[in-house]
Amino acid sequence: MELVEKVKNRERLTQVEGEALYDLDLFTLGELADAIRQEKFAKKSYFNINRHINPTNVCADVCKFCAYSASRKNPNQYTMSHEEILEIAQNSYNQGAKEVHIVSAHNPNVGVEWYMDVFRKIKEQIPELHVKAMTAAEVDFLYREYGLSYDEVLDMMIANGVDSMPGGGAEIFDEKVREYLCKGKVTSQQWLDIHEKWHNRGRQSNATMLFGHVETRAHRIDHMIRLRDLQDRTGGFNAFVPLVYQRDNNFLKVTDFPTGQEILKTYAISRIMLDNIPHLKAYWVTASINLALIAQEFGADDLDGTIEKESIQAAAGAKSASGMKLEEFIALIRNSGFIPVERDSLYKELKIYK
Ligand code: V47
Repeated sequence: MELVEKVKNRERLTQVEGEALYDLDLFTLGELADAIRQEKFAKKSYFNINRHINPTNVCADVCKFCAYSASRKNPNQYTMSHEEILEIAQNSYNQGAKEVHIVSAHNPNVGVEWYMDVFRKIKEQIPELHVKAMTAAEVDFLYREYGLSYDEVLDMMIANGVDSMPGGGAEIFDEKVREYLCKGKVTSQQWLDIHEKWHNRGRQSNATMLFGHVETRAHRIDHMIRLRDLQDRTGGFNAFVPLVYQRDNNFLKVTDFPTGQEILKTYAISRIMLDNIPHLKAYWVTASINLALIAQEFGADDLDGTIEKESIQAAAGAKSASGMKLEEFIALIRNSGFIPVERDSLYKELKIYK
């Protein structure tokens, strides 16, 4: 079949061809994606020892899919002090974490310094700890709230010690779906512009895609192609992270949830379409650990990390509130037939668990 041959010849696929991939059976897709994965990483599966910190859930924006931000459905507001955040970071570092992944809601009550100063304090106290922080949605919020330009916010992040940017806030780029999901938040083009500016500063980031809600397969392919186009220009994305929509405690009405097959197909297609983004992360928090382990055979080469604690997806039903023990994580990767490789935040190999 012509499409299969094109993938085997490593030719770049168009929107229409990307959509047609979904019509292939799961095993054919898995075989195609796995061949690409094996070519790049053989049987290695990457993870890092990290800690997610979500310092506040007070949010000026309303995203229908979000169960985390304080609202009618989640009346328990919180905002951590810098001391609390520092203590978490220090404890995690003492227990072996090499990265803190800090993502906040859009809190209009705390000021831009609250966002920025904590990064500097973490760096001053623990210079070896990688700070991955500030989604493009947060960058855009500071721009809207305080009249700063994107350049100013990004320069402040660098000056205060942010090392890399996470991929959050991308959701789905299609403008109609986006307006329905999260009107008023960073637009698709703004999200891409912010990452381009970050990459142009020599910095790296990730890109997410929230799927399995009201979007179509065509919207997912469109999302991937917009990222692929930007990556052609900058090369700054390390990993693509498809996030499976979690359904609890929010305002988004969804009737058809994706099956395991649809999720695996989406991983495989991401691996095939995104020929210029090196890593594909099966984020076990939203995929469930067992499906994430299977996704390793459908193109995924990265399982994120031990996480320790996570609040955003946990609020919407994911089993991630208390992370995963390191030994268990390593054993699961190994028992699934892959070689666990601990990496740093920018994918330098730190330890291969043969
Ligand atoms: O952008 C919110 C998502 C994201 C739900 O860069 C939901 O390596 C599923 O960005 N169901 C934040 N997802 C998390 C994030 C992330 C996570 C892991 C790794 C990386 C990385 C980045 O959480 C938001 C949003 O798309 N989210 N609500 C929900 N109900």
